[in-house]
Amino acid sequence: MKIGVTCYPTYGGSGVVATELGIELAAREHQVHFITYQQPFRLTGREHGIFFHEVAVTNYPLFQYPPYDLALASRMAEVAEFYQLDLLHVHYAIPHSVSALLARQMLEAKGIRLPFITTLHGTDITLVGQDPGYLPITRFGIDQSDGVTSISEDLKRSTVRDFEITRPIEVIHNFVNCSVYQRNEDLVRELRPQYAEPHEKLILHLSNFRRVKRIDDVVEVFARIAQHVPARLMLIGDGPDRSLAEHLALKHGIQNRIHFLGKQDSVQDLLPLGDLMLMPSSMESFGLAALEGMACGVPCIATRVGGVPELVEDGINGLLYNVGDVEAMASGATALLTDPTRLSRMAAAARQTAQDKFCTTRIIPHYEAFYEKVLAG
Ligand code: GMT
Repeated sequence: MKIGVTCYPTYGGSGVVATELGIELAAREHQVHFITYQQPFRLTGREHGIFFHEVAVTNYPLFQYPPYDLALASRMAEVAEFYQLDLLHVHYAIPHSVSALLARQMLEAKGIRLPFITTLHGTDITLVGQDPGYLPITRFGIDQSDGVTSISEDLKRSTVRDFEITRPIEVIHNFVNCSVYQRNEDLVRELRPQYAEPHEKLILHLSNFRRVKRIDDVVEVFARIAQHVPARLMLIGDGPDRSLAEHLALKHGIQNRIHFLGKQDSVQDLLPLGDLMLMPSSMESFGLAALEGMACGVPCIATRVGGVPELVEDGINGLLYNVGDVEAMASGATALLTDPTRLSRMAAAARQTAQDKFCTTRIIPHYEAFYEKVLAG
């Protein structure tokens, strides 16, 4: 198949899923064309079967807001016609589904068929999409899609409830390549000493540091853990709340125990170094970061929100808490970190969950089957 893909190419879960899906599809001999304003960050540009088409947005003094959505629609139609794409797959409804709808109509006028699939990722429904300025157009884009997928059952329920969508929505969970994301003992021996002493525990957090991730809770929980257990915190990612984390680290006097790594390309090399991950988000439609950690044998302390319980089974492969309950999270984490038998049992269960339920070998065929279904009409 020849598939056009549009996503947000910078750091963020939906872009990661779109890019990893493109890589996996290309490895299965599909041709994948990314149509985005920038090359997606997990691509090198040299992958076999993957092409990148930049969307250039021309500015003009008249435009207070350059019309990116139109430039995108136009580029989608051009690429689809030139490369004879079979379908478009857009990740994150706003504004991608509406641009895809325009591209489909542009080609329809020329007698060319270009069905499009919209994958809902989370904040496009639970946050941004709820804005009255965006809700009607988002609902329209979803309704007009030839196929719609959601990354969790919970997100599907929210979409049906809040957007009054009646059309079918296929749930296809986030996935991880379990051969890439796994614990490599040699690498752990080589890299871990850079971040923690042998007797210290290494706690991880990976996100885009937006409000919804509750970075303040990450630091608060870590500060409490560090009072009882020799530990370090590795913060991977960057975003608006990074300075809040720095401020809290200084307030608790733990700045020397925290590694602020910023944005990283090869998180698969860093995640296996950790003993435990923290994901105290106020909302998480799935929690891809937790899945990537779990595949590396790192269980997660997470919040009982959105689609997280579809991934994290409380007490089995991780621990779940109410949003904002930093005391409970800290004491749960401390108890786990000081019980090596329970910690390693949970780490093994986390890896097992990733392998059994969310591995690429399971999920990618689901996407391929869905593409076939949409193409069949
Ligand atoms: O919150 C993010 O990290 C960004 C956001 C996005 O759309 O880029 O992530 C969402 O999509 C991920 C991949 O499908 C999910 O795993 C995340 O749970 C989801 N984030 C939220 O719902 C807050």
